[in-house]
Amino acid sequence: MWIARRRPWETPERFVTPQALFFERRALLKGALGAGAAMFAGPYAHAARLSLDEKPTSEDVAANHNNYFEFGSTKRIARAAAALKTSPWRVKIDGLCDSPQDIDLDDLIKAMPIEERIYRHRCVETWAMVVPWTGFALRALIARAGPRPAARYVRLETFLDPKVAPTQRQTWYPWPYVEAITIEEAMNELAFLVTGAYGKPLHPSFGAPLRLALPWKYGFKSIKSIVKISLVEKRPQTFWEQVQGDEYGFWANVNPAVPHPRWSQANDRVIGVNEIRPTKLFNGYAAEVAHLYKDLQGEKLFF
Ligand SMILES: Nc1nc2c(c(=O)[nH]1)N[C@H]1C(S)=C(S)[C@@H](COP(=O)(O)O)O[C@H]1N2
Ligand SMILES: [Mo]
Repeated sequence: MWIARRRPWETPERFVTPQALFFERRALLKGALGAGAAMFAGPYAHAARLSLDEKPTSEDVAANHNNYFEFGSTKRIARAAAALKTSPWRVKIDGLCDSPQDIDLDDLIKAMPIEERIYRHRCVETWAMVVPWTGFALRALIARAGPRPAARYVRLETFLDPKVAPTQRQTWYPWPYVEAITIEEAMNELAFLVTGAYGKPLHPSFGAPLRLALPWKYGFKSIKSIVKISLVEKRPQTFWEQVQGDEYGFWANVNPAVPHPRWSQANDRVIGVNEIRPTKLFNGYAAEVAHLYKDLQGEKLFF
């Protein structure tokens, strides 16, 4: 007997929007013919199933309350971010792998098992939201590149174009934005590369056309508008470590018991509804990720 176990990040049917189903079908038609279509139907059927019992944040609120430093330091960068040309878009996968890639994002999307997942997002500044993302598991892409055993970290890099991103003209910042995680974190099922939200292609303000979602970590780890993913041996320096490493570290796992040097992390505020609620360890995803850290107790895991 086959028992379908509902995993916490799978989408409850009642929350899947008609647009999401439309988007999925469109991707299906675009992406696959013949045998490919059958392969594609599998992951889709699977992903359009159940998850988080939390109502998604309204699309309008989420798409207009952003952190996207390249386009300004306020939450209202949506209009400025629309200046970034997101098609065509190429993504490189390089470093310690047998099949490095330099691939058009549309082609990549056709080749990946696209799913919708509703995730919590928790910014280090304490605001939070719940978003139905569309995309594919980071590990599916890493598998495609064929990582070598020496690859211990995954480094991700945002575009660099000071002509369209005003803050990138401020040269005292270490542009481009860089983030990094361990290979074990990258291979965890929760690590998700996002190409859409609310059943549509990604809004520019969310980090179109390709951003990461790491729901158990503070939001700054979820890097936007990715152009390069590198498999490396040494732990890379991240953008925020270079800017202010004593406040924004490498691990940045959500933990209500470990305050930020300047404020408490005990609670979060859900934008839109403005509900204050207790923050959970690993943002509520401990069952999926806590095991990744059991041998790393000497590390500063929570900032
Ligand atoms: N390239 C880039 N990625 C980024 C950021 C940024 O400024 N630049 N901000 C981060 C922070 S602090 C958060 S909280 C999330 C915000 O994602 P959202 O705007 O979709 O809510 O993006 C993260 N990814
Ligand atoms: Mo953030």
